[in-house]
Amino acid sequence: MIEKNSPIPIYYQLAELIQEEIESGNLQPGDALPSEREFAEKYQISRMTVRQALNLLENNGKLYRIQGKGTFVSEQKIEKHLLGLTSFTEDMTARGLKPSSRLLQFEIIPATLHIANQLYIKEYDPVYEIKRIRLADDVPMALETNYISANLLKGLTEQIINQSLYAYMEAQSIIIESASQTIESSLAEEMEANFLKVKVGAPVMLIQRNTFLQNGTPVELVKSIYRADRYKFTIQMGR
Ligand code: 16G
Repeated sequence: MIEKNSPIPIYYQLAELIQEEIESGNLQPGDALPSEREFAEKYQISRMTVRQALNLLENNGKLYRIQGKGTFVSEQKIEKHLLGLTSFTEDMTARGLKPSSRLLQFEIIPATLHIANQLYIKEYDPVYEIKRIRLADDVPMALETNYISANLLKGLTEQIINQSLYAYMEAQSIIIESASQTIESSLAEEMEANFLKVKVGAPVMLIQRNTFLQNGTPVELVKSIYRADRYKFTIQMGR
């Protein structure tokens, strides 16, 4: 099963074998993996090589380690469909997970020129600046910063923002119709890593979204840092 003469390095072949076991369901989330020694004996390879394979799978979120206990299979990533313009609360609820937020910042600030241009408002017009950690079943998933024109959306409070922003907007008859979004890969810097409970330098996705109302008025600017070990995006394509 491991080809020692292959140009594909042995650690990579082992990582693929383990990944195949996870994808086929033979290894389930939470299952413990054999020890490094057991792998080394089974495949007649060095423990260093086994460690390299496990490191690779740990770095891309397939496995996690608990000091002194061993290596375990991670939970499946949350799949987010790219076509629906849904809220975090809706996404998590649809998956049977409990959404919650930890509010880090809630302020009205004067819009910078950059924010004003994107929201079609004047520089220094009031905007809400909201920073939240978004959690699913109490596990941090994303760090999100929203800018919303305070003249457009009145009466936003900390209590409301601890629930769902989109639900509040819709209750105020502010109906979001479309959005444009970019997704880039990035690495968690110190603050992001602390809030998301990942290592500094862990892979994350930087998502920026501009949301518009039916008449084309921009309603929010959002910058989200999502954990790449917990999220993946799916999209259906036609040709
Ligand atoms: C999602 C949106 C964000 C929106 C938020 C509202 C992405 C990348 N971002 O996190 O733009 O502000 O949902 O969530 O999907 P809420 O209604 O739960 O507050």
